[in-house]
Order: sequence, then C-alpha cells, then structure tokens
Amino acid sequence: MRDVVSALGINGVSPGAFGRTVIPNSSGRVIRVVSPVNGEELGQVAAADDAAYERVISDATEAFREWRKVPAPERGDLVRKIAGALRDSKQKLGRLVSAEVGKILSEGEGEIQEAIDIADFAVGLSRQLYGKTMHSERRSHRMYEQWHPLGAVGVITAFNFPAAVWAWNAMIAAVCGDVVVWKPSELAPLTAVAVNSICREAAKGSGFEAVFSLVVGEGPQLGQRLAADVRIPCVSATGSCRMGRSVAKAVAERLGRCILELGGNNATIVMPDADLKLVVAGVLFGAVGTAGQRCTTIRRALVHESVVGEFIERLSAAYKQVRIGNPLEKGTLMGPLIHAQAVESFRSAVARVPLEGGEVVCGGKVLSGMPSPLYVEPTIVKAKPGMPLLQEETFAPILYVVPVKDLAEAVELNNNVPQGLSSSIFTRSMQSMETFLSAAGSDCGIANVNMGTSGAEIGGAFGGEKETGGGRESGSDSWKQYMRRQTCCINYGDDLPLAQGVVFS
Ligand code: UN1
Repeated sequence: MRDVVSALGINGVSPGAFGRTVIPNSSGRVIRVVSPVNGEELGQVAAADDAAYERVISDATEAFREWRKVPAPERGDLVRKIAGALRDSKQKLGRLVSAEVGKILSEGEGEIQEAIDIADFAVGLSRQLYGKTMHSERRSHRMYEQWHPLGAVGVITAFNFPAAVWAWNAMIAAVCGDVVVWKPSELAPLTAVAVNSICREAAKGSGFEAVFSLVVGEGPQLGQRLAADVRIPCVSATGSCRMGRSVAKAVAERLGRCILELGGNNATIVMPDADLKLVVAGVLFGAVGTAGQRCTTIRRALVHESVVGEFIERLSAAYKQVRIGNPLEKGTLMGPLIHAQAVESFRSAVARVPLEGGEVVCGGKVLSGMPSPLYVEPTIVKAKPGMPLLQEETFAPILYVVPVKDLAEAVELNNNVPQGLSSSIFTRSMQSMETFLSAAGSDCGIANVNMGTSGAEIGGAFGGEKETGGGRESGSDSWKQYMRRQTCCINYGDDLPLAQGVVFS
C-alpha cells in the first residue's frame, strides 16, 4: 500500500484511527479535517498534486492490465478479504464516520455494515457475471454475449455516505475486473484514507494493491480532472445536481460513461387508512435521520387532509423528544449539520417559509450552547403546494407537510419536482398501493410502501430519474455498467451464410 500512500504524501493513518493525524505532502497543500461535532481538527490530509494524481492513474491503469486477466471468482476472493477486514474494524470505522461527518454512532456503524453487505454481495456476484446466448438465424452458427472489464472507474463520493456509496461502486467494480480511483469529499477524506488502506492491506503481496486508489483534493478541480480524463472510461458520481451536470458534460465531451446519483426531493404519501404509528416512526427516521442529510431523506409529506392535523400533532410530539447533541454519545438521535454553509441553507430556507405562505409549526431554530454552532432543530413546516421551496433540496432536517385531497393529487405532487430519487406511501389499501407503484404512479427510482424513503438495502439497484441523474448503483444488475458487453458470433459450419438472407456471390 505504501506506494500510492506515499505518492499522495500520506504518512500512515491506521484503519479506524482518529485523533490528531497530520499527513504532510511535498506540495504542502493540505486539507484540514474539522469535526462538525465539536470543531476539533481531526487531522490534515495532503491534497494530491499533479505528480501524485498522475502516479495514481498510471499505477491504476497498469494494475488493470493484469487484474482484468484474473478469474472473476479469484477477484471475489480479494473482496471477501476486504469484507472480513471491514467487519473487524466496523466499530472503529463507524466512530470515524461519526466524528468526521456527524452522524450518530448507530448510523456510522450502519454505514460500514452497508459496505460489508455490498462486499458480500460482490463476492457472490463474482460467480454470476452472466451473459446470454441467443439462437442464431444462420445454420451452424452460435451467438452469445459476454461481459469484460472496462478499465479504471472513477468514483466521486459525497460527505454524507463517506464509505458505503464508494463501496457500492468499488466492490462491484473490483469483481468486474476494474480498478477504482476514489475521489472522496474533501469533507470526509479520513474515512476514505482508512477504508482505502484496508483494501490495499488486503491486497498486499498480491501485486494488486493499486486496484484501489485514492486521490484527495478540492472537489471541483479534481472532480473535473477525473471527469475529463480519457484513461477513466467510467465515472460514477454522487452529489449535487450542479456537480453532476458538470461531471456529465466533461464525461460526455469525451464520450465516456457516467453513473450519476444526484439530488433527491423525496416525498412520502400518507393515506387516511395508514397506520399512524408506522407513519410517525417512518417519517421520524426518514426526515430526521442523518440530520436530514441523506439524498433519500423525506423532504415532503403529502398527507390526506383528513389526517393531516393528527399527523402534525403526533410527529411534532415525536420531534420534541429527539435528543440532539454529540452523535458519539448513546441516546443521541441527531448530530450536527456538516458545516456553516449547511446551517446557512437551513436558516435561509426557514426564513423563506412565511414569505412563501407556509408556517413553521415545530423547530426552526439554530441551537446555541451546543459543542459547535452546527446544531439545528428538526423542523416541520405546514406548506402550500405551490411554494418554490418545495422544488428545492435543502440538505437539512426540514419537512414540508402538504395536505392533499386524494391519491391522484398526492401522486401529481410527488412527481412535480425536478428530482426523482425516492418516494413512499403509507396505506393499508391494496388499490392505493398498486396505483402508487403503477406506471402512472411514482416516477422515482425507488418506491416504498409502509416505510419511509431512506434506508435502502444494498440488494436493489439504487438511483433515480430526472435530475437525480438516471444512474443505478449497488445491487440487482447494476454491475453491467462497470463492464463492457461483447456480442460474439461463431460459425462452426462449412459455408458462409449471411444474415438477413443477403446473397453476395
Ligand atoms: C445517499 O444519501 O447518498 O438509502 C445514500 C439510504 C442509504 C444510502 C443513502 N442506504 O438512505
């Protein structure tokens, strides 16, 4: 692992370590990692300079030349080792995630579990990279398709899932025979250093350490560089729609492949026949979990007018019991937002509520007297359908509640936003459920019933439509995006018949 580590100027961060870690590099450019929990500097990570970047890419592409020849189940063996090492370090890594991005310990550990789950999935997948065979229209011919590795996959991740989202891409790409170049968020590079070190440690001695590499640096410049780099046939990017647009442009310019998982503006629909106990628990987790900083967070509740009063009352009571504070402490349900800018977005959205005809009915304040200035109250807003705020994704725990007349109106509003990631409905009616799930129902990549919009399992394909970018990561057949398809046709006869009956003699 040392080669790329030293190329990056990283001087040994042990997996799961967090405390003061100073990692110098030759260019002297460092990223200070400050914990949102209490403002403490957790460490400094050297930014990759040009030489480090070039070295990472050339080591990775060099490793690919051999890695692609390793049988897929043997590639799965390396991923199996990584899964084991992640299991061994789950608690330590979970703590690091909590400290670095402020999510509560259970969610920090849950995130590492998600990485373990996808690694396990990828191990099984390594024996299931199936192609189809087709019947040829020509006598004594056989036709089939096979899947080959693609090359280097660039993975750009956001702060909010600093390990799991990378793992969705990296574990799958690795068994597919690709090599992975990771550009983590500059807000969470320590988790990336720790997780990537685990992978390289697992590969130690095999000659395949460079299957997993890391470039840390300021988002826009480094992200653009990866996106424009012709040596990287596929770029998978998670983050804002703005970031996705610029990555997509740069990748399209060179006709590369893109997997985009961008913003969400997820709604849950509450029908009059819903079990309100489930609704309150589901919406609480969906809207307040990770302090509203998941791309799958419930941002809008479209509630039938006959239950909206009770819904707000019961949810507000639950919100008031949410313990806000140090996410590493037991019993805390909500930690801080990631940085001052996020608090500013929260503040400005809340300030716009009355101007747009809405009303803050619970929370709405930035808290004082906390270990850092980044703690806010989970907030419920009584909203009107036309409010411009409803069209935006504010990465904070603000829930807009919109009363609806019927399911048709709810589905209409569900779909009436630029993004299309996740959605859900609470109902006991089969008719409502199936209508919501039908082709004329939710237009999102994820549609759940009797649960919130977040907390997806790794087994399904994850992603969404419209401005969410259309990509699919994680389970199901997402692996196909990390491989190239080859259609093969074999003539085992003595003649040369042509397709479509063409005669050419
Ligand atoms: C994200 O916020 O980018 O479904 C990913 C969920 C998690 C992943 C979220 N499994 O909420």
